[in-house]
Amino acid sequence: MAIRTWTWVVFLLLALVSSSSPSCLAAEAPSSPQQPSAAADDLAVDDGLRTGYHFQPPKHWINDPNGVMYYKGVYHLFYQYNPKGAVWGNIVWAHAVSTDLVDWVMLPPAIYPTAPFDVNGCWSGSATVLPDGTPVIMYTGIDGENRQVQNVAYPKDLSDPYLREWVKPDYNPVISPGPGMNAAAFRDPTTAWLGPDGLWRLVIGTKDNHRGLAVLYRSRDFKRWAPANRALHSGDTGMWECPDFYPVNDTKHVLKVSLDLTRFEYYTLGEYDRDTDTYTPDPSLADGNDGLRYDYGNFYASKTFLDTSKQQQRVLWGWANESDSTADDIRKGWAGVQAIPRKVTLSPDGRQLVQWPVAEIESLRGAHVNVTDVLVKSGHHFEVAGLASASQADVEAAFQVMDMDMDKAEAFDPAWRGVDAQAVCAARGADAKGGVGPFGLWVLASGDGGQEERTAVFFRVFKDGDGGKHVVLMCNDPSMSSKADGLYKPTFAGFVDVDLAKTGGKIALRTLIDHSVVESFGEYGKTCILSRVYPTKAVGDKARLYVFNNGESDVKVTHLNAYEMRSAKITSDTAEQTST
Ligand code: DQQ
Repeated sequence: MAIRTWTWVVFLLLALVSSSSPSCLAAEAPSSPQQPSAAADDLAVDDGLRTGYHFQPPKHWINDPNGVMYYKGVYHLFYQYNPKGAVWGNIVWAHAVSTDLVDWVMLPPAIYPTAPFDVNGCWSGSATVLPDGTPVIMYTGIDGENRQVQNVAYPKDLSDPYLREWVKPDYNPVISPGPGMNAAAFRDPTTAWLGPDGLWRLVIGTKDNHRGLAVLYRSRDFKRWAPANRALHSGDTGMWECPDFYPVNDTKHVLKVSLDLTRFEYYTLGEYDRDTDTYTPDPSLADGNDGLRYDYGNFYASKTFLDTSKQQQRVLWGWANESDSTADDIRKGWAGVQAIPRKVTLSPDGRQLVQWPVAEIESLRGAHVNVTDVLVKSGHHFEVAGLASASQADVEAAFQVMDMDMDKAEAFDPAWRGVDAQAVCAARGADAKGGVGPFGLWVLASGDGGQEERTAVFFRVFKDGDGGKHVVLMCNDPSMSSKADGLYKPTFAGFVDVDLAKTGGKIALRTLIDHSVVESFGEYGKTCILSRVYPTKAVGDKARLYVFNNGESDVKVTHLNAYEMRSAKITSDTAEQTST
């Protein structure tokens, strides 16, 4: 950790040098406002719980991923960033590039307030690669009257492989809120797509009173945009932020929105008629607050891009906020991380998306421990020992319920059908004894058998769900995650669409552990939960990993592989300094 602190100090000093270099944008930007730089206002960053392989800048606040794209062999990650502190504000587009989605080169901010059309902030948006190969960013600017308008920016120098500098044409804004529209809620344009008529389309999030809307705009030249007569979709769920719209196969599209009111994200799967610009969500799937979610935990303002380096793989980025206090964030000097980029596919039955960490992340796997066919009797737990540190690890496990009749499973209360999984799990946490389950992992656990601190990631199986099938609930219970005060410790949960009769009672769990991040994938990515936790004892090499079974039925760990994870290399733009 100390080494990481020092390398960041070196990075910040180098960033200072680079920001005064005549070759960088700061020297060419108008004298006021200036391009923000990584100023040496306060070099003290508490790195105790900083992540090793989840994306984080050296310090300060980050939120939404923006303009993610793959362009000529380079992945670009822009993100909302406060260059002045660890709380939201002074928002610019920070910029980092990578060739493998694992190691990152940090660049100076790419888009920052310079003009009347974005003088009060450069909020979220997306990138589109035009047919001639030129990338264009469309983002929300907060103008001098605090109206939300959409602006474009183009790379200054296409021969720069990192696309460091972006130019905003004088004709901005290109889309302004029309008469009767809510100018304080009109933001976050999607990546654009070309229709059969040769016109570009994109979607912007807005609201009309309590109705969230994904409004459609069209353009021939990416400069003059006209609203369509009707929205692509809407819902009685408050402001729709950060819409994302993309095909998942030849017949289905995904429309995802981030709900400002609940801070959760929902998506529908549906059919999109390209000729009429009509999107029809699958009527057999829930919409609105009961709908499908990418992640049932702390994951927001996400955005996908098409990774054209791999057979058209769709990759999802999402932001995980802190869940400690603002005072803690200021003391730490940093706030916010990006989730591990996830490959997104449609499930074989076409009824949900499935997500999996991009394969590249496995290049960070180091020493590993293997457990095979270990029975965990009712009420027992065991340590997965042998990792030098279980605070930075990738754990893949498969559990098998031994009582295949599942006689002991708790009955599924029909009243829960309309209730979200989170409420069920909040009432039945990891320590509430069950019939089949709770069983799973205690991660970031203290060495005393997790008595002082542990975060539980687990399954609980109920019987007599729809059609007499078993119902599998996946939970993340952080109630014992930390001895510290003032933390927000919500239990997160989602149901898992797995038929245990068909899997022979088996269910899989993968958990990425990264100091203050617990990012879990149930049944190979059908249900995902990201949680932020702040242990005080289970830190660094003091963190342990356990398997537990708090149900009446015995459970077998058919296999478990726990890998230590190396840190990602975070390099400044000007020198090969690493964070490891
Ligand atoms: N964050 C941005 C907005 C977006 C919100 C501002 C979502 O553009 O709606 O930082 O987190």
